[in-house]
Amino acid sequence: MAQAPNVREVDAIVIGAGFSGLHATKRLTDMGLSVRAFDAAEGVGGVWTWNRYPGARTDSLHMTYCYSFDRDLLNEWGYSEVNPRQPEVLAYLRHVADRFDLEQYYTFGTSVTSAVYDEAAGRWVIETDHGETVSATYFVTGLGLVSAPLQPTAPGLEKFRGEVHHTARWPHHEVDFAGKRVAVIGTGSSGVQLVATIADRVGSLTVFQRTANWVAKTPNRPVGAAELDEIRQDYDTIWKRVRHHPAGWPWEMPTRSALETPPDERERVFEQQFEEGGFALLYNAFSDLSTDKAANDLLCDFMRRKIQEMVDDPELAAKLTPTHPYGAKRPPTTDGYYQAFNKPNVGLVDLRETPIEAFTENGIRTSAGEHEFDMIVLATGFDAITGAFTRMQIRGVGGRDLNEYWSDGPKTYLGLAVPGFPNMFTVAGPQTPFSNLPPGAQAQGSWISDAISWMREHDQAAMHPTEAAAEGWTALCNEIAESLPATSVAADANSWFTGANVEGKAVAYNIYFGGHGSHADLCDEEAASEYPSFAKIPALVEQPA
Ligand code: NA7
Repeated sequence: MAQAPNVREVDAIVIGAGFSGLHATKRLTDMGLSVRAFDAAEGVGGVWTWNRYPGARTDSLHMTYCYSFDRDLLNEWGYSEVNPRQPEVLAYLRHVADRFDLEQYYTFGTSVTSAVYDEAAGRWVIETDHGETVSATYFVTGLGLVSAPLQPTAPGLEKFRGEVHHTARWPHHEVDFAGKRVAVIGTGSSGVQLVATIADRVGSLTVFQRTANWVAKTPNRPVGAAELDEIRQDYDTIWKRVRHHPAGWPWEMPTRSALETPPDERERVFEQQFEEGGFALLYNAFSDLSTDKAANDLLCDFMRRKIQEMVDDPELAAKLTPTHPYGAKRPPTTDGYYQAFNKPNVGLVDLRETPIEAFTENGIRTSAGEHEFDMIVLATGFDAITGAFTRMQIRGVGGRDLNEYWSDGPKTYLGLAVPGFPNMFTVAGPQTPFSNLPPGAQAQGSWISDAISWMREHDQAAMHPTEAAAEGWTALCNEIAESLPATSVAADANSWFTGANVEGKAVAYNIYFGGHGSHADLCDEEAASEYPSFAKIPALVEQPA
C-alpha cells in the first residue's frame, strides 16, 4: 500500500474512504489538486469495513450499487448476487481504490477530530487523533449517513460478563454462536438481517424490540455471467433511469394508483412486488404509496396480513407488526426474519411493555425480570446523518460552531454546503436525499469538484451558501417531509431520518425527501447558473507593479 504523503499543506482534505470519500478523492486528484484523505478504519470501505455482522448485505440492486463514471470499471466488475453481501461490497471498493491508485492519498486508522476555518489564510486546518495538523483550501466530507454508532442508554453494560458486540463494530474474527444464549437489541436493518442469519446457529435467541419494523423480502439470488452481459449492454438506459428515479433505482415510477385499482388487481400487484422483494413494494407497485395516506394504509394492511401468514402465533405476529406507515422508518429487507420467531429457541421481548432497566453481570434486566445470556448483540443503530459531524469540532467564519449552528437540526444548501463554512462541502450529508447511495455520492462528489473547478477558473478563493439559501432549503426539506404521509410521522416511529432515535437529539427532517432525481436537477440548475445561492470570496489577484 502506498504511504500517504507526509504533507501538511494541500489543496484539499477529504474525510472518508467509503463510496463518497473515494469518489471525491478521485475527482479532486484528477483535477490536479493535492489531496490528503483520512479514514478512521484501517483501509478503504467506509461503513462496509465496520458493519461486517453475519447477514450484512446491501438491499440496493447489484448493477447500480457501484459507480457509473467509468465504463471499463462497470464492464470488469460484476457482483455475484442481486443484493451483494458485505464482503463483496468491500471487495468492490478495494478494487476501485486499487484500480485508480487512491490509497496513496489516504492516512488510515486516523480520525479527524477538528476542522477549523482560518479566515485570514482562507484555509481549513484539521487535527487528527494522532496529533497531526494539516491545512487545505477545500474541505470535503464523505462521513457516511450511518457511521456514528449508538450505544444503548441503560446502565451497567460494562458489568456483563459475556461477549458484547455492536453490529457496526463487528469483530474481524468469526464469532461463534453455537449453543449460546444470544440477545439482540434492535430491529432495524442490522438487527433483522442478523436475526434471520443466526437463528439456526444459536442455542437460543431473544430479540429486544423497541419499535416493530416493516421487513420486506430480499430479491436475492445469484447473478450469472449471461445476465451480467445483458446488463452491461443496457447500462445507458439503466443509468438514465437511476438519474431520474426518486430513490436512485434503475426503474420507471409506476403510473397506476393503489386507490384507483380494483381490490383483486391491487392484491395481485402487491403480491407480485412483495415477491420481487426489497424496495419494489414501495416504488414499483403503485404511484401513490408514498404520497397518499389511504394508499399507504392499503400497503400496511397487505403487510399486516403477510406477517400474520408468516408468524404462527397471532399474539407474536401482532407485536411484530408496526403501527407506523410504510416508509416512516427505513424498511429493512431480508428473508426469514418473521419466520425465525416460529422456532422454539427464538423469542421476543417487547420493550414497549417491559423496558430495559439495566445490564447485569449475567444479562439484561427488564421491568419484568432478568434474562440471562452468553452474548449481547447491540444492533442499536446510529446517531445518523449529523452524528458523524457533531462528534467532531467544526468551526467556520467568526468561530461559528457547526454543532451550535445545527442545534435545532441541520441547515445546509442542497445538502452540499453550509453558510459560514466556506469551501466545506459535504457528500451524502444532512438534507441530501435518502436513496441508493453510490449514484447520489457520485453525483454530489462530481457537483462539488465541478464547483471547485469553477471557482478556480473564475478567480474565486472560496464560496459558501447564503443564509437565505440554507433557510430556503431547510424550509423545502420540511415542507416536503410534512406533505408525505410516512415521513411526516417519521419522528413518532423513532426514525433515524429525524434524529428521534437518539435521546436528547433535536428532532428535524434531516433528509431531502424530494428524491434523488429532483435533487440532481436542482444541483444541475445551481451549477448551470453559476452558483447564485452562494456568496463568493474573490481570490486576491496580484496587481502589476
Ligand atoms: P437502525 O435502523 O437505527 O435500528 C436500530 C434499532 O435499535 C432500532 O430497532 C432501535 O429502536 C433500536 N434501539 C436503539 N437504541 C435502543 C435502545 N437504547 N434500546 C432498545 N432498542 C434500541 O440501525 P441499523 O444498524 O439497523 O440500520 C441503520 C442503517 O444502516 C440502515 O437503515 C441501512 O440504511 C444501513 P427504535 O426503532 O429506535 O425504537
